[in-house]
Amino acid sequence: MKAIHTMLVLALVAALCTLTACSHAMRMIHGTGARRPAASEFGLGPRASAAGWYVATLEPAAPLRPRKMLTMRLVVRDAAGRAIDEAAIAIDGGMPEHGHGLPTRPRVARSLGDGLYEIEGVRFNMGGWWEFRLAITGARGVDTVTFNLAV
Ligand SMILES: [Cu+2]
Repeated sequence: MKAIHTMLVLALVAALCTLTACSHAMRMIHGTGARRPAASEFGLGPRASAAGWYVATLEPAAPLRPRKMLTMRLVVRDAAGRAIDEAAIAIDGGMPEHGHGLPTRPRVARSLGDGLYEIEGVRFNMGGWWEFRLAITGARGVDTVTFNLAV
């Protein structure tokens, strides 16, 4: 009777593990099936937003390295090259091949004018392909830019 109970508990733990935390580990091992973009899709920009309203460029204060806390400058312009100031910028990202997000919550700490923004708290906790996504809300509305970064 006790053996059956133990087996049930173990089965339940295994099932929960598959559904939650350990599935992350399994994806890390087996991958999510996400296809890494072509090399030409990687880099710090200039990169156009999905709808073409903005062009964004990342200027990290130091080379991208795993486990380093980074400050980045972000340049936002419109398609004609005019600086976009006073935009609201939300930052998201992760590793598509691993199915996890950013380990930190980077945020725009200040707007420096002339389309320049300072982003603090960027950290990539392992090497590989990272997506770094910006949702930029300006006078025209919201548009997204996705950078593919090789860390
Ligand atoms: Cu990862």
